[in-house]
Amino acid sequence: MYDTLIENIGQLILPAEGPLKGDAMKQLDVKENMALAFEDGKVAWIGTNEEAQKLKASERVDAMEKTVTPGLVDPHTHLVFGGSRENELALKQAGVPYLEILQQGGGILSTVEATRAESETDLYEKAKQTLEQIASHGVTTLEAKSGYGLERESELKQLRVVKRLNEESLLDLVSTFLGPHAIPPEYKGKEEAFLDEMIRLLPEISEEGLAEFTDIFCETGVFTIEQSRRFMKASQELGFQTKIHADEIDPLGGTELAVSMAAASADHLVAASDEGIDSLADGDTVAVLLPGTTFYLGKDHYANARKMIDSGAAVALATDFNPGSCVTYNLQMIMSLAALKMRMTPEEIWNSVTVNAAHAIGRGDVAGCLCVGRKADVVLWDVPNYKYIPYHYAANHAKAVWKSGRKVWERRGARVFSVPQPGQGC
Ligand code: IZC
Ligand code: ZN
Repeated sequence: MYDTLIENIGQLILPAEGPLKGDAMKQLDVKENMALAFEDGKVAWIGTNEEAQKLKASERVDAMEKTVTPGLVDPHTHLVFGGSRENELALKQAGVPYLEILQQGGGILSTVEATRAESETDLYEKAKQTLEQIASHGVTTLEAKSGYGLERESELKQLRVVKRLNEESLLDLVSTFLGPHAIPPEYKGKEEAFLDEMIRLLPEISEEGLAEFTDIFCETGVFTIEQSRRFMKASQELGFQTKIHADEIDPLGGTELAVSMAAASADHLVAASDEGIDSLADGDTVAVLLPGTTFYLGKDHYANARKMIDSGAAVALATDFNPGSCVTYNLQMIMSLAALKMRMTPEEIWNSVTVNAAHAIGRGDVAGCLCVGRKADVVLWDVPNYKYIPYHYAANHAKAVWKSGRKVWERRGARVFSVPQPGQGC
């Protein structure tokens, strides 16, 4: 007797074990007329719909010939922050570049001010609401960064919020320390000293189990390649895996640095050089692309996903959800942008938000695939096939979402045609 049996699945999407590089990203196992059962939070059986008719389960879910996939994995979010930055929209419309807003003390620094001012409880409550929204969009595992504290107590505060969200929610959160995210006003002109300060936090973060990864914003006017190398080295010496915001706006060579340091991921890569792109094919670093950010910054030039995949890289996709440069947690929207702006195929896109995304955050052995024995992280989508989601953009197609076999979200029908009108009785 299984706990849950999803039957009558039109298409069941079964990404292969990864990381999938280059041509392997073009393959996607799509099975029709299938069924799937969970027990004790794990996938317990996968077979044809015909075979499923003989099985017993406490709960039977009729997928109505729609699509079932693994829970999505979002490998790059700035989930926890205070305040919001809608006031910057007018600056953006006036053509003020993102890095200039930051230089003027806005951008990341305005979120730093708001985050420092908020209590841990308020940050937790706000991020908790966001997490519910994220789950409702089909994401069951995600990464979350600090980086809006830029001093000991506020960075630790953010990391404690991520830890508590991981412990208290059903979702899996992977925590990243992004202390070197910007230079705080009190360290203006003293970048090396600020970096030293962030490096001094690493032992405490490690001992308290507050982060598995570290990250740094390697960009003009933020941190240089040399500073990034120094921070990554210090992180690795303490057992952290590393990530880097690389070559987003200017081609500084962060992609090459990430590969040479065997970073878990190099993220953005919009301005990555040909050498940088080529180096990804030989290394173990996953290229995490964030087309939502390019879109939101109003730029026309997207990361060269085609060249990356065609030359053998492992590519993943993420939202980059944050209050400034990408204000969406809808990974389905990112899938559409990947198709429309980066010419990724539906098969590549699905591998990028499941198996490869899981590898980018060290969860390749637990998330991103559906096979017997794995956590039952499953989404039932209200779509006829897997190609439909990138095609029909900006909607939420998730109908039901299970995390470790527990239903964390289910779409209730709209009531447009069924609400009793005043005077009609009830
Ligand atoms: O708050 O603007 N790029 N960090 C690097 C960000 C964007 C987040 C932000
Ligand atoms: Zn980011």
